[in-house]
Amino acid sequence: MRTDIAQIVRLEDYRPSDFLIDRVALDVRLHPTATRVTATLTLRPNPLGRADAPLVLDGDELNLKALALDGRALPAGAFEASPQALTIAQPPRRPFNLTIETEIDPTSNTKLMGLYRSSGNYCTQCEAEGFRRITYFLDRPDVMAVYTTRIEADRDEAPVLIGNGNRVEGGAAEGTNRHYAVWHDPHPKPSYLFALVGGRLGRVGRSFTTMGEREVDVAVYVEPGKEDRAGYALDAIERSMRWDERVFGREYDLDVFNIVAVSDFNMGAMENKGLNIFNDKYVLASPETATDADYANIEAIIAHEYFHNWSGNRVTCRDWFQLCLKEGLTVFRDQEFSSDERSRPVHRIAEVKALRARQFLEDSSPLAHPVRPTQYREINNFYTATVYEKGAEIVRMLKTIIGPEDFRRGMDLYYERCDGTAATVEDFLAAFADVTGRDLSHFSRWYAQAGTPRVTVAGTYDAAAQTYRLDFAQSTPPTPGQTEKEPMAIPVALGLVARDGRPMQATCDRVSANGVFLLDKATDRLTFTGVSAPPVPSLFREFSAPVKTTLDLSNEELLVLLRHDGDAFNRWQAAQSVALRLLVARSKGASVADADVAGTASALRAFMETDAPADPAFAALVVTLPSETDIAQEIGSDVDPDAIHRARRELRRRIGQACIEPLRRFRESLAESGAYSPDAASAGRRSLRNAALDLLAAADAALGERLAREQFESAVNMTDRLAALSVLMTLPGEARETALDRFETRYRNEPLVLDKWFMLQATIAEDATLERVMRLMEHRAFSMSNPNRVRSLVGSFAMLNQRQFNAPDGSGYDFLADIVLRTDELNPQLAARLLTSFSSWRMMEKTRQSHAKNALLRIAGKPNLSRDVGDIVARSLEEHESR
Ligand code: 0A1
Ligand code: ZN
Repeated sequence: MRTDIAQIVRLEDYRPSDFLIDRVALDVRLHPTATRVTATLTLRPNPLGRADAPLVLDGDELNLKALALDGRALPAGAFEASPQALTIAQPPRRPFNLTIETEIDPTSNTKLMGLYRSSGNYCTQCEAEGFRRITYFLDRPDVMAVYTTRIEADRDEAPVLIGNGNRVEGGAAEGTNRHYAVWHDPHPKPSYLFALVGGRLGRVGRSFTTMGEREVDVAVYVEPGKEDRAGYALDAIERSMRWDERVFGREYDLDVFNIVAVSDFNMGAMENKGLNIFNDKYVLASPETATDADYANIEAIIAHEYFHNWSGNRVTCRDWFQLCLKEGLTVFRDQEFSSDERSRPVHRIAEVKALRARQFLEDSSPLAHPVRPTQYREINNFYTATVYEKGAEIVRMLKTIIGPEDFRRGMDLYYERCDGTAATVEDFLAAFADVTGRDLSHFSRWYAQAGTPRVTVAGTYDAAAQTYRLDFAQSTPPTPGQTEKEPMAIPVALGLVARDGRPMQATCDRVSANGVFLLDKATDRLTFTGVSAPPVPSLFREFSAPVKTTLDLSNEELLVLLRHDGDAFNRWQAAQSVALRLLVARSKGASVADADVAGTASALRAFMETDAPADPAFAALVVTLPSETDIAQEIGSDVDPDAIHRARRELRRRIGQACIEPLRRFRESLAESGAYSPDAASAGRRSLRNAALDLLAAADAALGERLAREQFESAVNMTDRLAALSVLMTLPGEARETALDRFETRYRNEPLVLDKWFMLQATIAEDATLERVMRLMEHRAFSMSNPNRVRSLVGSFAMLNQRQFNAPDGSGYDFLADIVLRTDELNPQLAARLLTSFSSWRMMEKTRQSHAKNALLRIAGKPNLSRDVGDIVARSLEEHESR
């Protein structure tokens, strides 16, 4: 356990490394508890560094066995070695070789950083600072080297040996039953992209011909026996490779591209050069075990990691403050890929739902930080929704502002200039400034200023002048360390809709040909001329900026948008806004006119009857009410999760009852026929049919139970089976418990499927759930050391069960505090992630707030906290001026 007082790392303190490493030769002799690593580093002084500096290599829990400089053992007085550092006070001021031998124990590595074992196989995770757990190194992304890795292992224990780059050699090694393989990666890379794998693995593969007519061997490695579940992932790689060639002109650059799936992994996946390592949850899929959402996630994450080969690997980050340079851009790229492969509006809605649920929440919490933070205590805590998702929104806004052609030209220039380097956000923006001649300095505030801007808009129609005026005002709330905010450059994609539904041809010279107005002052005004009747404004089409909007449209006007807006995103948004208004009022105990509820229900009914059949995936989104967290966020303070839960249940009941006939018709017309296919259209039909089941169950419990039981028994794919089971979760009684038992028996040997079973039970909104979760922690399939298990049971309880996690007696908070403290001893990264579920504690009403604060204080008071948990708990408790 680390006991160091966490030092703060600051962007302003960046300076180039005093030494560079050109080549790394690694010899790794795999052994369960005593793996020997011999690293030969070819070093030289950095001309940009200090001339008299010592050489200080990073380490983490390392054990030095031998050290030689240019082939000669270094005398004891010439260096100093601790588990955290290897220092040579007087290194040569010319190029030299350093040979370092360390011994590491992969079996007892429960942090899952560095070299560790998963189901007996050896694998590595080096981002952000894991390479220093393998050997002493200049473990920072601006030190880029060419790696050659010799991996040696017992043939039975690890018949498959994979490294970065291309395999250049292999065969029998000295010692009984040992063999080896040598891998060479010609592309200089930072240490965080290093990887190796050794183990018993099954393989599926195919050949891919690049646009430059080169052959690439593409393969996916999985647990033996699961090869038949790797086909979709393999296919997704091929589609990603083709897409990056077509849309960004990027070709793959090695002879092989390998993906290995492991069952113990802290995150989703990792883009190591030529050897991506994946959480197996994002690789393995069959109709029997994976839902439509799983298939979509696999496709997106495969694409994400593959796209990193250019945005992240060929052009990497100068330092960890620039994390969004690779992550925001790569998320943007994977979102565009999924939109092209699936339905663009449906995907955009899903992106925005996730952004609001995770990033807006973070932005309004004590953990709020800029997309490019300026300081950190633990970099692992900055793999956040803000860096990733808001980072992607910035790239999207840039494209919206400069247009698709200039965006592509800017991307090309960026790659051309920065290929093979460790770059900064400034380098990225400079490419776009240079191709467009625009000054992007105001726009760059998006990287520096935290918090979600709020844009308030008022519309005024002047019948005599035939004009329509829009008055805009923007402001951004204070966030930790940033009390005063500047106006942002906000692209507003907009249009006007006539009340009879026709688009209006009004003109305004401040709106670009593609319908975008750039709001870059605190207040501004647009005047449209030639407006013959009062219009309904449709603002932030396709969610053109990550902001909150205040715009007072009547229910009637919103329903015009739902029916007629040319922008699908805003049609969905209109339905959400109408529902959210009712839900917020009800949750706060305000009275709501029955006519408003009835009006909303009948508008949804009309939508279901006329519009829904044309696009079932879209319709399923429209008929799904805002989530409990959406409502809580909209309320913002003094939140009572019980009241929110009741309000939402009641509105679902009213809508379900008003729409029984169309909902029943969906159940019939959308019934599954033929073999399962995970394509977007088929998935869309299933999602509407299952949304209908959910609303019918809300309207009539007995009917819902009968339909859900039938569907649970007759389902031929996991999507339908799980949807039925999740409806049963809302209906207490025998049927639910029987179905849970049957599900468990059926999938007893399928850990990833049992994760769904854990998750569903953890999200039951009833009081007995905490006890159930505690009982499930004793289940034979549960393990505190496997991140997927912990996240599906404990993480789901804390993040998805608003009512029980925030139980008024504080029991949910206490439970989570216990788990965080226990997990911290094994896996600090996992513990810190779980702890972020407290991020909205200050939004709660007083009693809950005080319970949450006590739980946080209890964590903070524990001695020897990891840096990961210590940092999150300290920031969660800090007072700042936004409250
Ligand atoms: N770069 C990866 C995310 C990642 C970060 C840290 C990790 O360490 C446990 C693992 C993965 C991505 O964006 O996919
Ligand atoms: Zn990434």
